[in-house]
Amino acid sequence: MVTNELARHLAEISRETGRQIGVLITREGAIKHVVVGDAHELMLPDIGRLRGGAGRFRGLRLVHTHLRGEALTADDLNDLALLRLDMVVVVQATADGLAGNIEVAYLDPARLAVDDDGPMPDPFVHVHARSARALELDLVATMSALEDEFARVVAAARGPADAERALVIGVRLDDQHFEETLELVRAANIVMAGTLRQRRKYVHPRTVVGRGKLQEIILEGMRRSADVAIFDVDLKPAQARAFEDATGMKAIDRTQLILDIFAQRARSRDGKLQVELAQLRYSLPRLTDQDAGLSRIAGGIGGRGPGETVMEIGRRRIRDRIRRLEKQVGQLAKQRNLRRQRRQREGIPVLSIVGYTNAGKSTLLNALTSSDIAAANQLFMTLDPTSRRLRFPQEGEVIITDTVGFISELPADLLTAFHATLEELADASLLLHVADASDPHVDDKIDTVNDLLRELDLGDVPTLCVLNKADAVDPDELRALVARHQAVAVSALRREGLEELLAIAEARLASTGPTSTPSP
Ligand SMILES: Nc1nc2c(ncn2[C@@H]2O[C@H](COP(=O)(O)OP(=O)(O)OP(=O)(O)O)[C@@H](O)[C@H]2O)c(=O)[nH]1
Ligand SMILES: [Mg+2]
Repeated sequence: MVTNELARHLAEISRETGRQIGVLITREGAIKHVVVGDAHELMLPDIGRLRGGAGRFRGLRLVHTHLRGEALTADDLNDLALLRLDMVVVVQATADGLAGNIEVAYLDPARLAVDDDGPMPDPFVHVHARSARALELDLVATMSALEDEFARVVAAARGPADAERALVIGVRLDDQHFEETLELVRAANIVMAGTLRQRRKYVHPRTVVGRGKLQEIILEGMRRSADVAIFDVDLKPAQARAFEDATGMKAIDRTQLILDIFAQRARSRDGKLQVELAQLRYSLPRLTDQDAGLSRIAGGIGGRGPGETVMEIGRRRIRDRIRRLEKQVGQLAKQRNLRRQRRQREGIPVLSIVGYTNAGKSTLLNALTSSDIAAANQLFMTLDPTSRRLRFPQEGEVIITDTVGFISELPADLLTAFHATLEELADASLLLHVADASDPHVDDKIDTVNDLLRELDLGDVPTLCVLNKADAVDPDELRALVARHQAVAVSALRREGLEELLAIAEARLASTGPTSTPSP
């Protein structure tokens, strides 16, 4: 691990200079880097990306001196975990310039093995010795055993599939918010490797989570074999970059997660264009030259200059693409406008279904019109708007539309991108605000939807609150909810309460509809 000569040499120079001295050594014994610190600490150089990927250590160990008898520090363990070093060895430089006690720490992957969801045991092994000669550890044999174990842990966590695996990180204290994030991950078809919550209010300005939490994330990422970290909040570009540099995991924030779901769901040309536009706008300030996506974009450019140039070319191409998409989206909006005007001339009233995602909007449209729009217990199942004709019990026909659901803190870029789609809601004579009565947070979600409607300048469109999933709620609770929100209760799934809903909707339309004069 460290020869007597090296230990003495390092101790001597440390004492002479009054600084910590460190060396990074390969398993073959070659010294790759020499690092000169100050009296208290050592800043390691950027030693580049990890070779070989999961289940391996870096093949470099750090041997360095301490001048004041300090034990191996939390920073040492952090470096060990962050850089996946083979080992960290601390040699005490004594007052007379000799090598004193030695302390070694390494990561034991066996302790990372996931056998339950309990707290993670301390994964570090500490070895103490009076001198280099007294260290009875065969480096090569030990590292090879540790890596075998590491590979086993990774393989056990990963299983046979090699899809990208995500560690979901809850930065907020809010449980409901975190549960919703897990639902989003599920909706995005991402393999969930594990979850991790931050237990304090404070969000680190630079890396989102503090250094201690960062180490926990890295270890958790190792034991669960995670490639990406998904956050329940949005990250600033610099925060995401700092996190990625520190952990080697790709950082995905909440907006990117939602955009990813939208990209998977978009079927119509319009929807696809809008989602791509939102994605590009969001990723532009987040590009780094290490992005695989970017090198693909910038591919074919000879002589791959400095990163900055490649990045600029990537950025320019993305900006060009954004401009093209904006033009196409604008053209489609014009065509849509023409269709709207035609419909308005025909004078058929429009009933639009709005509401929080997964409230049962599509199921309701299906039940009312005997259609078969895809409905599922999944967030953002519906993306593209669908319209159907519906005959009212008394007389007259209406058009009823279903569209994308709302969510709390809907990303601004998405709201912008979907403005055109959502604008059509302004034509509605009546909005059916569908809410999931069986959701314990139904009141909050109704508020969220109402806030978003106001934000979209739809606050003045007549609205009827429909409490869906009545079959799954206690009758007393349902009665209270109905009274509180002046709502109609239905079960779209069991087709219950639909006649009443139609009768009330028709009466509302009659009093506000475009064909009759508005009542005073
Ligand atoms: N128990 C019960 N479940 C329902 C009812 N209506 C819908 N669901 C279920 O709720 C889930 C969501 O239904 P969807 O119709 O896809 O909801 P949505 O509002 O269109 O959702 P998004 O398109 O994802 O925003 C599905 O699993 C439905 O089967 C109901 O009346 N009772
Ligand atoms: Mg739907």
